[in-house]
Amino acid sequence: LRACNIESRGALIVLEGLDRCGKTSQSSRLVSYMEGLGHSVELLRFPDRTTNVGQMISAYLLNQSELDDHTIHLLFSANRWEKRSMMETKLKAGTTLIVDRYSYSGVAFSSAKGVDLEWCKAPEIGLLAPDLVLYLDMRPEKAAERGGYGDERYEHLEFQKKVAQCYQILHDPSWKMVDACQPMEDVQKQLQEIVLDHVLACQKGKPLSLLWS
Ligand code: DGP
Ligand code: NA
Ligand code: NA
Repeated sequence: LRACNIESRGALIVLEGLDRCGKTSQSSRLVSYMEGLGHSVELLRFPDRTTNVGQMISAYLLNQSELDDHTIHLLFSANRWEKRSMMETKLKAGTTLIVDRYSYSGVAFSSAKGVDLEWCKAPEIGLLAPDLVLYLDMRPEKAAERGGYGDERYEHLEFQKKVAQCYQILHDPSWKMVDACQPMEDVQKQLQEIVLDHVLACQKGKPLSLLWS
């Protein structure tokens, strides 16, 4: 007699939203919370500026280099592809990944410049599909008020308005929209509740799938 061995894997959880919506601090709080519950969990962030590709992206964002819109789009995508196998390995080993931005940023920010939406999606095909997308919803005007923008390329109200419209086109009913204008603790609580449900579903053997699904 053999014990029934159900593979349990980690969940791929993505946070999306405009610049200054609170994604980065909510992502790390979520990781701390999950760790506190005894889950194996890691924080990832895209773009990952530490790789060679990431350094090219960083220079572009800091306005230290100019690149064609399609070229930078492909670099952002390449930056996700270079992490793909590591992500799959970790998920299959049971580690949940909390990811600060993913392919949806890729498509939203490039199509906001007028690059064709379907063209933007193409290089993301075959990346791991998230089990859960958490969208931190905040009006662009509100996000702009929050401590102001830094000096990076995309941190301008008019552009962020276009990005918000592109996220609108991309989002589907599976995304969980969280009102990011609430007090930070309330946002945190809501995210915690949503995430726990999804982590459990993955531990019960929900298979990994690929973009775009
Ligand atoms: P962050 O490090 O999360 O502040 O992201 C840096 C900026 O880059 C931010 O304005 C969002 C933007 N961004 C993130 N991912 C992508 C992407 O894949 N493509 C494009 N064009 N922009 C992105
Ligand atoms: Na930013
Ligand atoms: Na961020």
